[in-house]
Amino acid sequence: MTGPVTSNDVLSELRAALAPHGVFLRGVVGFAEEEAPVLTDGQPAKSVALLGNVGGSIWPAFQCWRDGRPDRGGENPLDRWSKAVIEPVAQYLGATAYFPSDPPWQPFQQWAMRAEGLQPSPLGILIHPQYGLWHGYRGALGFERELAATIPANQSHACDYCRDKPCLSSCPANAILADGFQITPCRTHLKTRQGEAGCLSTGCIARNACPVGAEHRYPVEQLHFHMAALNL
Ligand code: B12
Ligand code: SF4
Ligand code: SF4
Repeated sequence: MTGPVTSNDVLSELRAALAPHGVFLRGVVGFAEEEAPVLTDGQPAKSVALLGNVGGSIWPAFQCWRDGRPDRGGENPLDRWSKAVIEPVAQYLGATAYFPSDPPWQPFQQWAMRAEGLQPSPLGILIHPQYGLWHGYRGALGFERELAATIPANQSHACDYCRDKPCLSSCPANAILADGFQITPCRTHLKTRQGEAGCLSTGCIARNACPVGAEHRYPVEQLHFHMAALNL
């Protein structure tokens, strides 16, 4: 590349490097110094590029990576795979990588609300106008330079227009209330035989009941994988 490296160059390289793994650039957040996450050199980040899956986009690449290892990726394989895919790109671009499951937890959902204009559903998961509840975050890259922040379109919030709200009525444990998700009844239910045959094998029934972006629902094996990871 000749001439100064622009924000567009960095984001294009990022897109090209991650797309084969089914990981997409979801948006970019710019920070004032006092709210910024810290880079590996101790300086505040000026911007963060948010990376994630849309629908089951990561599943084929993740499965292929797992199939190639004798330990199938060991403990927390999805977190290990995310690091294997994202860390080399961070290094190449001189960025700091953050991962959603690594403490201290970075505010991934707040970043997504700013970068993509999303809002939370009653399940606690942010709902996307196209992908519904079927998307997630695999990492983020912090930069010491300013990248052009994405300005979300003025998106309407799907839950405001959802008359029947099937997510509230379908949970067998009544864990989804209008004012939020209750962990204890959900966890208790998952340990029962009914929970094992239902949510644990085919995915959270309340999440599956949402009509928005239903065509992007994760494949059954992925639903099963995420539920098994929760039920520890
Ligand atoms: C701890 C945690 C949980 C806890 C919730 C405990 C709690 N009451 O906070 C538990 C284990 C219950 C949980 C469950 C799930 N989680 Co969770 N979780 C997280 C984690 C690692 C940290 C949350 C946090 O405190 N962040 C720090 C604060 C400062 O950041 P924040 O942006 O301000 O956090 C917001 C959330 O805490 C949110 N919130 C509050 N209560 C709850 C409860 C739930 C269930 C969720 C999802 C969010 C949520 O409100 C905050 C304000 O915006 C995040 C990753 C991350 N780093 O954020 C994922 C995350 C929020 N989880 C996520 C998901 C997908 C789930 C599950 C659906 C997993 C699954 N089975 O597929 C389930 C929910 C359904 C269910 N039946 O359990 C996604 C959400 C993606 C999205 N589209 O919004 C995230 C971002 C992880 C990721 N890799 O993408 N989760
Ligand atoms: S079922 Fe309706 S209220 Fe529930 S998450 Fe989906 S759109 Fe929102
Ligand atoms: S996993 Fe099952 S019990 Fe838990 S919130 Fe979803 S539907 Fe309810």
